Amino acid sequence: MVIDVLTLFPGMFQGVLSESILKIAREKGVLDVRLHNIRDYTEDKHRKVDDRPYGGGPGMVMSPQPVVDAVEAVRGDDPDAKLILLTPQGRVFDQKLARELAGEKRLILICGRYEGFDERILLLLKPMELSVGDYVLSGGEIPAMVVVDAVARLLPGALGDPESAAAESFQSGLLDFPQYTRPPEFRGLAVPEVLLSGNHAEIDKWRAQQALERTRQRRADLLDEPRNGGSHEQHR
Ligand code: 4HQ
Repeated sequence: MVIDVLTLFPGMFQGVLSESILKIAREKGVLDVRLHNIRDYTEDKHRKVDDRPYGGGPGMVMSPQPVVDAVEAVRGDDPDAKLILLTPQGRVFDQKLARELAGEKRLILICGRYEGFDERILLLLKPMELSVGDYVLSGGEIPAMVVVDAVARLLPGALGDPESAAAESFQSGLLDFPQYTRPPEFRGLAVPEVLLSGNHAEIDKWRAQQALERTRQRRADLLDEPRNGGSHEQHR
């Protein structure tokens, strides 16, 4: 998959793309992230990307010309590129949307700064608007990293063990069950006996109960709609 990122701060992505799963996915050629600086598409001598809001008020607004020209230059005539703008006004990102996006050939992510985008950017480009949650960040870069990470790990060949992607939290529509590793006792706390039993039918049953009970207690909202994937069926 190709992901183009349009941003005023391409340097923010370097660390995230150079470690762990994203690094491996890029080395394998499963993921190709291309960073583009919106400022390179300005046409005035001060390379200005923002301006004061008509009607007054605090802060600045992203100007339409650099953003629209950047998108058009990067997209070219590719009909397969899915345009996504990161904004608190958008559809809230979840595992279902991550799976939908993982089926695309090419994403173009638009990251804004300041108080937001000139509305004509939305009217002209008609991007999908996507929010990573109901809180205010300083820009769309961290949301774009969230999308890149959640989508990349679903691409075939991105993870070492394909089972881990499927088995994890939310793929089942439930929260994770408790995990333990060695030692069998740590600071007086023992690993639950069933996990040491070798009885895989009992282990699967225990894990399913734990996941369901945790979800009921902590995130009852997940049990209503099949929004994260879910029939809540057991794995394997
Ligand atoms: N911002 N989910 C304001 C966000 C955000 C979010 C990005 C801050 C856009 C202009 N984006 N800029 N939450 O808070 O996606």
